Amino acid sequence: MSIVTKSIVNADAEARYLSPGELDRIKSFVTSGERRLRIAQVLTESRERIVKQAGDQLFQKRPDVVSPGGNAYGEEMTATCLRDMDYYLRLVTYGVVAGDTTPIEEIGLVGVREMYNSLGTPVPAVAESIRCMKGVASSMLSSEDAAEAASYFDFVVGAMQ
Ligand SMILES: CCC1=C(C)/C(=C/C2=NC(=C\c3[nH]c(/C=C4\NC(=O)[C@H](C)[C@H]4CC)c(C)c3CCC(=O)O)/C(CCC(=O)O)=C2C)NC1=O
Repeated sequence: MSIVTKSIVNADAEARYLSPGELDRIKSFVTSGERRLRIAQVLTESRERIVKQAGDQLFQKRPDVVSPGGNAYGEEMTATCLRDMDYYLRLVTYGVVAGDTTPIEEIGLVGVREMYNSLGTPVPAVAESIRCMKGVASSMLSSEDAAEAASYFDFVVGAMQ
């Protein structure tokens, strides 16, 4: 839910006008809109490159995951691993557009550690893959835009620690 919808739901629950604080937060959401949409566009257009390059970096840093016995060993498992990275990049674009981490959390982080543990997927390596995507994505953005995007990648990494 965006800050706009959230504020309206909260205000209406109390049958009141939006408070000055709520209007301020909505104002900063609106004024940062162009930047957030620009970031989401870059990430969306470059998604294949970001996932591919970050995947290469991950498998260099963690060769164990693609070695025999590793969770992402074999063509099919490696593809599934890259698919998960693409899932998280997509969720990061949702967060950037909404200006809010809630969609990322609800879609991709609730119960995620338990899920990966049950699959034998090393969670620290998944977190590393997100860090690699953050690095690749940052190199495609201005430093200001990269900093904004970084907060969403960091949110995912934080939830996996
Ligand atoms: C949008 C929300 C969402 C997420 C996040 C998600 C994750 C997700 N990753 C899965 C599997 C998997 N995930 C990985 C990922 C990796 N293995 C590694 O060693 C690497 C560190 C890592 C890549 C970075 C692998 C290899 C599997 C397959 C594991 C298996 O089948 O044994 C599965 C099990 C079912 C399947 O294979 O599709 C789910 C549900 N699904 C979702 O709908």
